[in-house]
Amino acid sequence: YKAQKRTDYKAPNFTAVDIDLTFTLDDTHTIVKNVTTFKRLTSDTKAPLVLNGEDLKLNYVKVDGIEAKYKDVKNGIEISSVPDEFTVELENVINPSENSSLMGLYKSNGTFCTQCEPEGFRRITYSLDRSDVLAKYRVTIIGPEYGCGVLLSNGNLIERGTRKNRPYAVWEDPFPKPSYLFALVAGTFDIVSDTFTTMSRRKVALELYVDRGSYDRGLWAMQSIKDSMKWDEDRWGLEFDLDNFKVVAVDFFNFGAMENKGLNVFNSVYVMVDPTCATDTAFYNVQSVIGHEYFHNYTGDRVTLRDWFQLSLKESLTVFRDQEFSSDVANRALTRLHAINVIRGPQFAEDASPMAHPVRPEEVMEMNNFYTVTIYDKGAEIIRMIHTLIGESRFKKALNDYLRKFDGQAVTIEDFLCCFEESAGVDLSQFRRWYTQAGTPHVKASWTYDEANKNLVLKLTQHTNPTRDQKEKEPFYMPIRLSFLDKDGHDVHPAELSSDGFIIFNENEQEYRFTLDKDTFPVILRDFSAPVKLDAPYTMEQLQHMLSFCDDAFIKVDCATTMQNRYVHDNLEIAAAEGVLREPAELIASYKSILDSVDAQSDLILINETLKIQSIANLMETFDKINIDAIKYAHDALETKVAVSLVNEFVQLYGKIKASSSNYSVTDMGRRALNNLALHMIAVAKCAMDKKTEASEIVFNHYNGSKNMTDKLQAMTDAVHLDLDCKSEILKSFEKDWSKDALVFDNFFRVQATVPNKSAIDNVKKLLSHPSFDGRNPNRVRALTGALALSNPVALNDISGEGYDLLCKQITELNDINPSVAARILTPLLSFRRLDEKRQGMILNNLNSLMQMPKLSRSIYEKVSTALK
Ligand code: HT7
Ligand code: ZN
Repeated sequence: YKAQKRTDYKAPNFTAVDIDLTFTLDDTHTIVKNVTTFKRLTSDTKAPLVLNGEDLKLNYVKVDGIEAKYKDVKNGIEISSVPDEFTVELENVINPSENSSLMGLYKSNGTFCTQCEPEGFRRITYSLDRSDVLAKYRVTIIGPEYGCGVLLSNGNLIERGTRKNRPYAVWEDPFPKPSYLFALVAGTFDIVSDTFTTMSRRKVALELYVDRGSYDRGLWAMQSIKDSMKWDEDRWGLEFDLDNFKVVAVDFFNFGAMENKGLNVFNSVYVMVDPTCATDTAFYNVQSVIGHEYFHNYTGDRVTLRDWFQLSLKESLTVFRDQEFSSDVANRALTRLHAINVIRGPQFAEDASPMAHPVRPEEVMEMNNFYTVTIYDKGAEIIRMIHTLIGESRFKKALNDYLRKFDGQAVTIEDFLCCFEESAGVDLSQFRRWYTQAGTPHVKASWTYDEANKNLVLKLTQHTNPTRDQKEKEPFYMPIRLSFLDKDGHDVHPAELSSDGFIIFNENEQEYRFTLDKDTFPVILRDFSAPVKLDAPYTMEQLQHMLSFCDDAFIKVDCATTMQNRYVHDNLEIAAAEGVLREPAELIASYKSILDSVDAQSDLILINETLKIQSIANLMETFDKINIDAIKYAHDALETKVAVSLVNEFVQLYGKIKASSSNYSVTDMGRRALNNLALHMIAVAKCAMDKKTEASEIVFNHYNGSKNMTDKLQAMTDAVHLDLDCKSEILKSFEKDWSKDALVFDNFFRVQATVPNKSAIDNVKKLLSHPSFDGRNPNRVRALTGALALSNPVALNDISGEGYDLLCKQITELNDINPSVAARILTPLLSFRRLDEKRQGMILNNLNSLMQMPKLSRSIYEKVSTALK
């Protein structure tokens, strides 16, 4: 396998103008007739037409109606001696049932469905399968012999009926698009229908296709479509451009969802919710993912990518847009805190791993490996910094200029930046390093007081560790949001700080002076204004002061997180020796004052985020070298000490804060979150106080006392993770109620795979032979093996090495079934060099065996070989 370089981009020799496809659907023998008109773009009249195609059986090829000679080339065919404008007619056969990679046309639980991004279209028919070839599509779908109620493709329905006893439908998409935005769906569904009247009073027909019998579970998604359309008009002036918009939920899907023009295809996880079967987080996620895919209609579909190295162009902008949507329609603080957690957890981990890459990568072997938290989430932080630097109104103007200027074109990140520079009148030349340099900047802050001038002198330094691809890093250009707190907790605004409230930090070392009183101190990196690791020498008193008085949600939560981090770091040696750890007195004091003052008027979402003990995974990211056993020991000690010290307060909270209904609303989400946190802390405290029976009782009552899935799942998780007496009864009851409902039942697998100790490995082994485990269903794989790999660092890294062996065995099996999913769950093993020698050795053995695997996929080869370099 060979990597491709970004700088090797070559414009295509030909473009496709019109593509007319006819699908005669059959489970194992689907016939695709493809009539495409091509136009030569190069002046080289001898250049042959090279079409991409993979795993296709070709029946014939004609050029302008005459049978043509072609040559098989690597993953495609080559046709020589073609004129400047011509039509190719060809027919090929594919086998959707056999397609377990879920790229191209496949069967998902009885439904025909496609996934073409990034390079799946070439598994459907021969084509110029690249994002800078935009064509108009006409698609005829002839249903399978056994019948089929719904036949869908992009755009408008032109004709439908029955021919030779088979249903058919013809679709035409008026917008030229790249092949990766093509979609076809055929199956039997319940349809949720509605309409949306756009700002220019056009009526758009909305249709949401869900599993038969699940109509009600689609209603929230439909509401979310309408909310997304309205928000895009209100915030950015963007109006939907087709007469209809279709969303389909499918059960087998490699990712969250896909923004095919006018026909979004979704993993059913991000559509199907009601309060009895889905958590508040699931409702929140449905709204956000529906928004994300809808917003791609402009940022991705109307303005698309020149090549896959530019992936972040559409993804980062669209993530930024979906985060703003969730902030405006759900909760700003929660949305921001979630986004920051992704950066400080998995994204920092990726930046510190062998697969670290810039937001605009230079080299790619397998594009599927680059749908990463760096491309998506770090990319969105970069867009957010641009938004901070130029402000909302200039950002809005620049975005509109960008969409107008490049409408209908395939462009680059550089085009975007140039357009923003011109439109907003800003110089982003140094800022561009965020796109070219991988790695997380470490920012160190310190301050002194200059008595003579009554100045607080703030000093910032930055340093970015080398990554595999770049040894030397140049300083980044970043906005640092800043405020100052005086000793009474008042915000003080010195004359030197601009009214925007941020300073520019763009050198290795810089000093800033502010005229202030002596006991005023700086609050640095408000709202996490740049994706960096900040090291600031706050005293514990200052952290407590900020936690009480600062008005910034991130800073408040970060003060609690910093106190937790310091506790774990300061106690690591004792934890490594399994000694007795001191009390986290300052944290407990701060938490007590929060808990004492909670009432129905408080910001419960923010309080919940502040009181949470952070995950072991995020704690790991605060260390360069990871002593997993010591981190786990200190984490558990911290949680137990907080829980035991404040058990009375948590008991009071549990009695006081209750949701008003079991339906989803942002207010009740906050109430339920805090109520469930209280339950968890009470259960942890009782277990530590030798009152496990009481813990079991309260958890069991919680499970039985609510019809709401958020509550049920919290109770089931506590029962299983704390190994309470009620565990088997709850698991049995859950299995009885939900085993026929795949999405809900995934929780049964996930909860048992995430027990934070070695027993999770045995659970996973046992559940792999559960009658409803299906290795071809990505959601199920993610809920079991995926959860062990990505959400259970303790069990995965168990010193027995059994976690590694189990994961690699599953990856070997998945390599043949679904390489994209296999490569994703392999990720944590790549960072083996951060672990101790024994674990490094065990992982190394496993990675070496993976390299020996027959038919090793390109996805796994790229990741493992990079890690072993
Ligand atoms: N743009 C979509 C990416 C996607 C995808 C990538 C690889 C394999 C399968 C996939 N399904 C969807 C999703 C998005 O970011 O909106
Ligand atoms: Zn996207």
